[in-house]
Amino acid sequence: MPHVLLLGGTTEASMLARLLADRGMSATLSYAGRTTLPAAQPIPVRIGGFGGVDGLVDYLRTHRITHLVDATHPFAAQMSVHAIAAAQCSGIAHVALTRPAWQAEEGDRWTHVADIDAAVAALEGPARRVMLALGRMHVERFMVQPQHHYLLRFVDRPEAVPGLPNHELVIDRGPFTVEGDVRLMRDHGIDLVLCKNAGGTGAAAKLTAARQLGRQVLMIDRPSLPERATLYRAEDVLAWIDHAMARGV
Ligand code: 3Y8
Ligand code: NAP
Repeated sequence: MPHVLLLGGTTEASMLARLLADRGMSATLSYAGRTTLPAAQPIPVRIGGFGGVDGLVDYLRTHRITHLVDATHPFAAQMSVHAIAAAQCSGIAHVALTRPAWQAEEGDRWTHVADIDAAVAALEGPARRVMLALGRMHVERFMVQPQHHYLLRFVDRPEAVPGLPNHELVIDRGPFTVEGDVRLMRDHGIDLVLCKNAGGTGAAAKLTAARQLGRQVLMIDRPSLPERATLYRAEDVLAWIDHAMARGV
């Protein structure tokens, strides 16, 4: 009997959770516990870190996990590296469910930067009105560029007011809509959108909005990850589980 551990936190993970529930397959979705009220799921949920690779290996063994699906966000690099190592160590089947990186289209005004530090450095210069669509975890890095007006968007209201001297904070949870993001950028006079190359649909609205409004985008490229089996559609993961079962993995 398969028992799937699904590392979640993305739209694709939620789609796969729905398919696993519909199939009546034994599965658990795992959240890191980054947000106060993660989306309700149709399968059992566990919340919190595992305690590094060793903790994850223990979890896989104790809960007799047969398939590990890493459907975490492309920037959740540490979790993905741990998942690859723990699956190898435990000898259990492992696959990543992710989404292709966004590609600039006709009319896009993108500048690519390698990582958050490069994005901070790229903001050197006269004051602008920047939509910082990175969530909460990296905001303080931008304190070295205090000259800009920042529009911040977090999932949860933070305990402490963000340290950026000139900012406005919007509390909202994606997936977002184009009309919502067009309105947001217009209302705040945004001239630059800073975001991660998350891919997928849940965070893409701001890119379409920027294109429609002719605004610039500073795109943070993804961290590199070790070689791993990768799928891009939730239904292909079901076929992968069936195939692994047939092979007695
Ligand atoms: C806790 C689970 C679902 C999953 C939905 C996706 C889409 C909506 C858009 C913007 C960009 C950002 C952020 C974002 C989006 C989806 C997806 C996605 C980006 C939840 C969720 C968890 C998180 C964690 C959170 C991070 C933050 C990042 C906000 C749930 C809602 C910016 C990433 O406050 C914090 O500490 C938030 C932290 C990690 C990145 C950061 O560095 O701050 N996601 N987001 C997961 C866990 O605990 O394991 O609460 O329900 C999931 C989703 N957020 O089920 O439909 O598939 O990517 N999430 C980015 O992509 O740039 C917002 O504002 O335009
Ligand atoms: P990360 O930096 O790669 O991971 C840091 C540590 O958090 C991991 O080593 C692990 O702790 C724990 N962790 C991460 N994801 C987990 C999960 N799904 N279940 C259990 N523990 C998890 O991760 P992150 O970038 O902070 O992302 C955290 C969560 O937010 C993930 O679910 C991710 O999918 C979601 N998310 C992240 C982003 C983003 O921009 N980073 C965007 C959207 C959603 P231990 O070492 O103790 O096991």
